[in-house]
Amino acid sequence: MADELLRTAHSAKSSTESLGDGAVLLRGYAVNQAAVCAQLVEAIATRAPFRFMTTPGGFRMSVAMTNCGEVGWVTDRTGYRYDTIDPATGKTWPPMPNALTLLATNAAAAAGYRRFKPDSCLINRYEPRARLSLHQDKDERDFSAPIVSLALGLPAVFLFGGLSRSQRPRRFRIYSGDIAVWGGASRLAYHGVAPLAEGEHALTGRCRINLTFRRAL
Ligand code: MD3
Ligand code: FE
Repeated sequence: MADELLRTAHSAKSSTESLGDGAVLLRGYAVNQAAVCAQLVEAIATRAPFRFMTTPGGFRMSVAMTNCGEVGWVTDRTGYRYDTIDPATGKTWPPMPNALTLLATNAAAAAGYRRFKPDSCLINRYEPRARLSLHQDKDERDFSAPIVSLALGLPAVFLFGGLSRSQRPRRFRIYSGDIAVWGGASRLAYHGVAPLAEGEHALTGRCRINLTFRRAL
């Protein structure tokens, strides 16, 4: 990805951008850890495979998902929930690797959120044309904790709207190694991901991986 190479060459360091009230984009924060993170995701997916879940409305999601941590986010015809058991394996989710917990805690602190301790990490895999339509993350118990998201592999466009679905979202191009932290007034903002463009990435091949670290319980 030429634009990514240019970006990385231009700034070996990371920089901080405001996305909105309480929402911070840490550009390149995890570029040096991205390869390790991609390997950890691979190891998690051997125990809890990526699968296409079904929405309560009966639609098959275009994004494949898995989880690690004490609980994982799942959806089926009965609704959305956090579950200690992976319905695909009947077993508990793989534990959250310490390196990932630490990365999320440190990124949250860099964005101004102290002592963030995620108990759940939803891992999304996008292939070209996969998308995530506008939604709110509101299945967690305590909205005072932020959500930390880490992007790996192919770039994507985040859609970041307001507190009502009707507010037209702003668009942010997100690259491998970028971390975003969503808290405060942005915690319940509508957001989504535009259809992934075709491409190939050294770390992930023909896909994008996104991890969202959450305090669910
Ligand atoms: C804005 N994932 O898993 S992360 C999700 O790239 C999800 O896979 C997207 O939305 C992805 O629920 C986007 C960006 C994100 C995550 C949480 C947010 C944006 C947010 C919570 C509040 C506001
Ligand atoms: Fe979300």
